[in-house]
Amino acid sequence: MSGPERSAGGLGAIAATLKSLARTSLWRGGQALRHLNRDGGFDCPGCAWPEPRDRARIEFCENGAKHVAHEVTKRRVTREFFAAWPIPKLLGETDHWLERQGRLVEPMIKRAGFDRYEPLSWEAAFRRIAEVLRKLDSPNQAVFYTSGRTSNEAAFLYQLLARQFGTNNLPDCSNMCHESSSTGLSQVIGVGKGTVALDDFEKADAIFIIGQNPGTNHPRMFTTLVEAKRRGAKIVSVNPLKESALIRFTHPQDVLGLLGHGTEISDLYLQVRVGGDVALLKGIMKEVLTAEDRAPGRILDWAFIRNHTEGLETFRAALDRIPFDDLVRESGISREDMHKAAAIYLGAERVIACWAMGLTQHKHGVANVQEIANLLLLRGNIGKPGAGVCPVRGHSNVQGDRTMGISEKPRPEFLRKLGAEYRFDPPREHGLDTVAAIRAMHEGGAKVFCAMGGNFVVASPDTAYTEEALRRCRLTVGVATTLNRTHLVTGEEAILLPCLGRSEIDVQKQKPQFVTVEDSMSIVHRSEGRLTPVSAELKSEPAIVAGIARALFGDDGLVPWRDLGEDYDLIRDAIAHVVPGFEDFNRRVREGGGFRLPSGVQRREFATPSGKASFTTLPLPRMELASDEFLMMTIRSHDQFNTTIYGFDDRHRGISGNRRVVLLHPDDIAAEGVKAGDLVDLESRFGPERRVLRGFAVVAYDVPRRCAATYYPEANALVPIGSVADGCNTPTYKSVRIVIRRAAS
Ligand SMILES: Nc1nc2c(c(=O)[nH]1)N[C@H]1C(S)=C(S)[C@@H](COP(=O)(O)OP(=O)(O)OC[C@H]3O[C@@H](n4cnc5c(=O)[nH]c(N)nc54)[C@H](O)[C@@H]3O)O[C@H]1N2
Ligand SMILES: Nc1nc2c(c(=O)[nH]1)N[C@H]1C(S)=C(S)[C@@H](COP(=O)(O)OP(=O)(O)OC[C@H]3O[C@@H](n4cnc5c(=O)[nH]c(N)nc54)[C@H](O)[C@@H]3O)O[C@H]1N2
Ligand SMILES: [Mo]
Repeated sequence: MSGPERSAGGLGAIAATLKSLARTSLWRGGQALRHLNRDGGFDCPGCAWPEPRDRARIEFCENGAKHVAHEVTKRRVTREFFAAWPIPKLLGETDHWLERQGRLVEPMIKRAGFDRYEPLSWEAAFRRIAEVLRKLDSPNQAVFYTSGRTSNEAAFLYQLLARQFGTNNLPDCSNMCHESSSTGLSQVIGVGKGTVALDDFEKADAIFIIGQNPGTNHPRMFTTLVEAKRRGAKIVSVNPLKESALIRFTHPQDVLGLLGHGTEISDLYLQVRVGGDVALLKGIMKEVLTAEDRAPGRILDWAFIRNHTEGLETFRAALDRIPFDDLVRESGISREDMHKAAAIYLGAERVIACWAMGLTQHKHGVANVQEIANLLLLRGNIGKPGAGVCPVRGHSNVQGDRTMGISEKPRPEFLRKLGAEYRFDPPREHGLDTVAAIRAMHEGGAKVFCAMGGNFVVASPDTAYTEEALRRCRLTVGVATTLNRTHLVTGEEAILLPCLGRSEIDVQKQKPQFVTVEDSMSIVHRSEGRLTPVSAELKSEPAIVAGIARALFGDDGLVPWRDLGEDYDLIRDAIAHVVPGFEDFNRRVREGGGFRLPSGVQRREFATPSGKASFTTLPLPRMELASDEFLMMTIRSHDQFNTTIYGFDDRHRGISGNRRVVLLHPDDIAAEGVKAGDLVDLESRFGPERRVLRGFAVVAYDVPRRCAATYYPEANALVPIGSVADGCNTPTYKSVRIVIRRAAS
């Protein structure tokens, strides 16, 4: 362990990029990078940060290179592999090992009573899935999960398949990710998405980065942040960990010019307690309101507040009643630092707030998001250039999937238009989200689980409970590029359908196809694979959905499934009819870098019942920890993409070689009577429930007292299925109450 880096990025990033490419075929890897995020190329399968308009610039990062390298590997998981590896034996291997076996290349089935996958034809696979689905007592016994890499075209077809079948059971990774943002923002501004674009960052005077580690998870964001800093914008970071990239960042593309120096990023770094953001934001807002009291009428944006908002009086009265001492205690941030943050906020005409999982995966995730909105509304920082909310999305098309109707709670207007397009009556009753789907499978209410990408078992909370849920299914189906644990925790029967990756050429009926994605800033653009697929047997995600649908509904039904699977222009035509903002989709998406979906928020038209944005009056959450308890967050290392572990080097944090670690404050380590390097057991507490994981190495780290950090997914077994965010069911991956015990040796 070498301790946190002094400047993130730089030469270390370049070295790591070359290393990950060297693991693939260098030529194939190089070809892939040539087309990454370029006009006519494919969208990076990493994060959802937008590409700059000037595509001439090289736009990829070290971690983007790793994601691509993982996909373009030459290793293949063949039928001989599956013959040699019964499922119980595969389950004994690590997630890291499973993913390293390479790409799935042909459809496979595990039949009831067997313990191995064996090959079957595509047609037989589609027929079998249709047979099992048809035998269900109700369409609501099927669950259709989506991970966020799925293209708009595939997502649109997939939700259509589920709805034509008769269910809204469309849980997605968003249920575990930015659901708190979507829920919180919809209530406040009438839309569950961010309101800024890249050019707003060029105008912002201050940027708040709260509960996000962009140095690892959104590295391309630093192109934007470094430019903002050089222009004089102020940056405030709020995070229990001192993430090194947020302190100082060296852009890999600047390395030769600025060797070793880098740009100082944060003007103020607030090391909040885990789960302490509501308290901190309230403290900052109290300081803002104090300033207004001193100079009445001159601090708040009264014209905006009067014309475009409601609820300020109630909000203000409630905040007045909360003493500063409570806010300092709950947040772990001094009043002086709250004052400094307020001063930066007040010194800026235009403010953007960015956030990610550090805010959403808490019991108070929705409240966290709404307090950010409150702060911005006070000075009219929503719906003007250079200002607004920026929930930074995770998966590269998670936002687009929602726009395409992947949602267990579809809007009635969407269903009406979908029904009109295909002359059918889509189900209206809300479906199951991720946590509800796990419970339904566990309790026998759902019997078929179909996953469009992702690694459900490993990404979900409460590993043992979720595994049992899948094992109780009649059939589990996975559409995937690489092998993962979810494919091995099977229902009675299981089918694996290998698909093309982003980087690969997709030809249907001799015609090359492209797909589209929507980034975090609502820009819709093309993505077109350029590499020869690793196997001629692979099908595209749209073709797979169409294949299942044809087996299920036949060709003479309501939806022209065969045509849709063979010509994505036809899918886009349907999207243009059904989804607002996609008019003339096929033409517009072929022009330049794509188009931005319109939002009334930019004109301060809020799609709320009153037409106004609302201040939300929220109580102060109290985190009452027993004297032996810690509040644990689960975080990503620099060497993974969600459940796919690339390696064991969390370079920016200086932690390497082991991912079964628990980060604790040095004084807490001493108080627990252990030493750095010792192995401990972690026990989570949720009411009377107890869950235990053994053998985590203690790492001394600069984290607030009584807070702890472990890696996702190693610690997922500790996250109780019942512990979810108020109002939206997001698992509380970042506030798990635990106790630490010396490992029984
Ligand atoms: N390389 C790479 N890129 C990725 C991913 C990946 O795994 N690898 N995953 C993608 C996905 S799906 C997503 S959603 C995003 C995730 O991107 P992030 O949200 O940046 O990822 P996390 O590591 O989950 O943690 C976020 C940060 O929240 C902080 N945090 C935890 N609890 C709190 C809290 O209570 N308050 C505050 N203020 N901060 C807190 C943690 O210290 C950490 O720095 O990244 C996307 N991009
Ligand atoms: N403890 C804890 N748990 C968490 C989180 C956390 O912070 N802490 N974060 C949550 C978040 S934010 C998210 S988004 C979820 C992620 O949950 P998921 O999206 O379900 O998981 P991923 O690990 O992203 O999925 C990886 C798999 O996707 C498949 N795949 C990759 N590319 C493609 C493709 O192009 N097509 C298809 N069909 N398949 C492909 C590969 O087989 C790979 O194994 O995890 C959640 N779980
Ligand atoms: Mo995510």
